[in-house]
Amino acid sequence: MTDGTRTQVVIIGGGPSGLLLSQLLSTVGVDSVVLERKTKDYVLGRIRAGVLESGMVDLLRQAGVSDRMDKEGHPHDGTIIASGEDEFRLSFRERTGRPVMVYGQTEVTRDLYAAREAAGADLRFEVEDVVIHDAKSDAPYVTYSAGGTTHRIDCDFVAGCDGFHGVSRKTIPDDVRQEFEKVYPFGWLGILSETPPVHDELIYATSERGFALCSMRNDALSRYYVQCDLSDRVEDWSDNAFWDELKRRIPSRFAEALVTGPSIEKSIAPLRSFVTEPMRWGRLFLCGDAAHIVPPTGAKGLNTAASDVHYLFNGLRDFYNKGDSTGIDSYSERALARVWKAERFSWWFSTLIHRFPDRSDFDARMQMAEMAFLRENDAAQQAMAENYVGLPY
Ligand code: RFL
Ligand code: PHB
Repeated sequence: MTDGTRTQVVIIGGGPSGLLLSQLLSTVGVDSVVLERKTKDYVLGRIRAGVLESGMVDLLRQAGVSDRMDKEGHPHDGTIIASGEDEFRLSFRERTGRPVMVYGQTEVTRDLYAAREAAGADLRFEVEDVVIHDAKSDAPYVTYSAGGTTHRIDCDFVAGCDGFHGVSRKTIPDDVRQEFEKVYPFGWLGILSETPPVHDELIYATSERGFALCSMRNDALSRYYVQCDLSDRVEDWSDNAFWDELKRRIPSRFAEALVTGPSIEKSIAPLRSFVTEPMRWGRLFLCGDAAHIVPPTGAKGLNTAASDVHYLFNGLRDFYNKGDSTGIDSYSERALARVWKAERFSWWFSTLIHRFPDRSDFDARMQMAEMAFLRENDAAQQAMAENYVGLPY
């Protein structure tokens, strides 16, 4: 059996990209339906990004979902970069005049769900077999099944916000779609623990044993990562083994101050750089992880998703409110121009700060020279700070 509805924009995926787009569209009177494969609790159970660029912070304010972030988030003016026992502080504030905001993706997503639900938005969970039809025509529609019924939604546009494993990207035919990928020979093992952060700013550390990152969610909740082998499994890493490894990779003054405790979440993420082109096919637009992936080193994944949403939202707003399609016509080109710069930064920082299993002695010296240059050179620090706080939209 098939039932039918109509909306202006069908948004596939109820992660941060899809919810933010839906919320922004509602501020200019554009209707949307959000289709999510999982339950809300499942989406909120994913522990992912922790650092928001200033542009994303502004976008959340524009969307009217910033109250809790402004109260509970922590603006950070700089970060520590360490190599063995050597360390220096990179000041975002002095170099760019802008901080970043430490506020978890889980909280951003929770705030977006709260706002959408309060507005009575049409959010549909546990949908299966989503198919996008007639994206190249002026009358696209989306079908899905739920509770044994097939549903159809007619619309003007489809926003593919369904992450790396979604259906949207694959809807673009192979002879149109071009994909660029780099897979790194290691992953990140991350834990969340109800312990105070070891320092009031993030610490990105490299050592002969590999990379480590000390991050946080708030004064009582810490997030730590160590580079691990791709063959490692979470079950192989006890909490004690994790803490011991972390301590060996960060400067001893931090290792000695580290407060350890039981992990409340532990997971392994592989590292990958990936971009698909174009990000638009007819009336289908890709946003966020559906179109690109970065290694987490530069904290750019969620932030790049937000800049896509910004470009698409502005394009759709101008289309509906002014009859101007310039923004949607230039969406792919504009989004990709920024995406590739975020890809470059994430690749550069990942290459600088990880231990590659196949590195030669020459490669090792190059990493050391690059790190020394960054520590000593104003222009290099300026470039890093501008990228980390986020390039302009
Ligand atoms: P999401 O968050 O993956 O959301 C996509 C949503 O679409 C749903 N979905 C479907 N719904 C309907 N039909 C289908 N066929 C569907 N297929 C999928 C999914 O259930 C999901 O709810 O993508 P979005 O919204 O573009 O947001 C992007 C960010 O989530 C992502 O860039 C970052 O989290 C990346 N990332 C990290 N970024 C950072 O900046 N710092 C980090 O520490 C960090 N850690 C991570 C990460 C991504 C990870 N992934 C994807 C495995 C850690 C992990 C494990
Ligand atoms: C995090 O807190 O999860 C985090 C922070 C910075 C990164 C990656 C992850 O670069």
